[in-house]
Amino acid sequence: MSIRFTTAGESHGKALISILEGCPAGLPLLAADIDEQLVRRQQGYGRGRRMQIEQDHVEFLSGVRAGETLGSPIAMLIPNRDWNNWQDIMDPAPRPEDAAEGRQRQVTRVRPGHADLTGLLKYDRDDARDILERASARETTARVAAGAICRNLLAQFGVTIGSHLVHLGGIDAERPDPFPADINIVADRSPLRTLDTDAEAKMIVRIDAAKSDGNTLGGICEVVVDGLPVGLGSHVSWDRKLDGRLAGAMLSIPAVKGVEIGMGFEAARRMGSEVHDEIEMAHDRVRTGNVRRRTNRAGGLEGGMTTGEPLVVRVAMKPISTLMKPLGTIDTKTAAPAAATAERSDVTAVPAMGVIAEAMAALVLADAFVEKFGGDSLPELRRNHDAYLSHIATRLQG
Ligand code: EPS
Repeated sequence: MSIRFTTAGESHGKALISILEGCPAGLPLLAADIDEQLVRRQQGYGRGRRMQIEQDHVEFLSGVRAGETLGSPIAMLIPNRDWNNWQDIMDPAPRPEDAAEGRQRQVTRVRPGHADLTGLLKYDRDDARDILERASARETTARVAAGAICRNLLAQFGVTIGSHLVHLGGIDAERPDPFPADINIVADRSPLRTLDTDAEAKMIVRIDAAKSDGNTLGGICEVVVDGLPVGLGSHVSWDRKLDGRLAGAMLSIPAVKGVEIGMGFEAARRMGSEVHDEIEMAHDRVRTGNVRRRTNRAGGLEGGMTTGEPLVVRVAMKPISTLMKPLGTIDTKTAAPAAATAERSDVTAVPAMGVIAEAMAALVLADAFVEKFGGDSLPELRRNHDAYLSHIATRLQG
């Protein structure tokens, strides 16, 4: 791996930490660039009260100096404002009252669909809070922070990453025609990050109904990456194929259950002639090797490598597993039947998931980019990138 990252932090702990390693030196970077992405992740109709408490912003602890990356690991701190209300419950030190009563707000009525029960058994804990605090999608804040740096790196080479919501709780959004040149400018104006205002109105009614019913809703977002050069990823080994790397990254987002690339599952139902994209010369398209596909059903990937056509990935999220009208479960303290724990929850977080999926795409693509072009510094990366593009521009000539 050329670029790697890790995160730490519990949902109601003191802070989240994000560490990104492998970013070349000399990339202009401000905390404000990252905060801009963190704010986008906090939006979306259907979120609960927690998002009114948090105002996520990042503090660099290392790896950045005078507005530029140093090539060293970039460590970022994102405080949890809600920590003020949870200090006694999340205190890392033992408290005298623990011995007598145990920690307050223990979770033993484990939620179906959540990590609660399996994590409690696997890690041999009595309180599912020891599991759910880390399983919480709060962690995705730290991913978006790391992804924001990768987004900036890719933007240096004209790569743009956008997303929009295409389905929510049984309602499909139509793809607009023409499709906006900058998806996020339009999507970020919508409370659901969808490009279809008619569908948006219906989705909002459905969210309100689910909320009154104590229920939750899932949905699908589409990520579109434009401006990639031909040849990121590789066909030569299973773990270098970009499709697999992207799908793995997307499926690691909490509550994500499915990923489609390009035409996706529909390709399995169609004839070959309806699936593959015909090729023709296009002398104005340097970054695709002076060729283009007449269609983009493959979603920008062939043989585990970018074709230079837009990368299109759809990501499906199940409904959140904390239901205010709880499902049946057991109490792990007594093994008796019980109603699952229902703490504060979101009705849906699908709009936020689109922003998280953009970040995961940025992380995977920046990794593939640095792997292809090498470079300890941004100028070196640029020289290698430009030399490759100049070379492939000469490869196919009529
Ligand atoms: C989450 C539960 C809610 C969400 C949280 C994810 O938090 P709380 O338990 O504090 O009400 O708001 O999402 C975030 C905090 C976030 O930043 O996205 C869960 O259980 O996954």
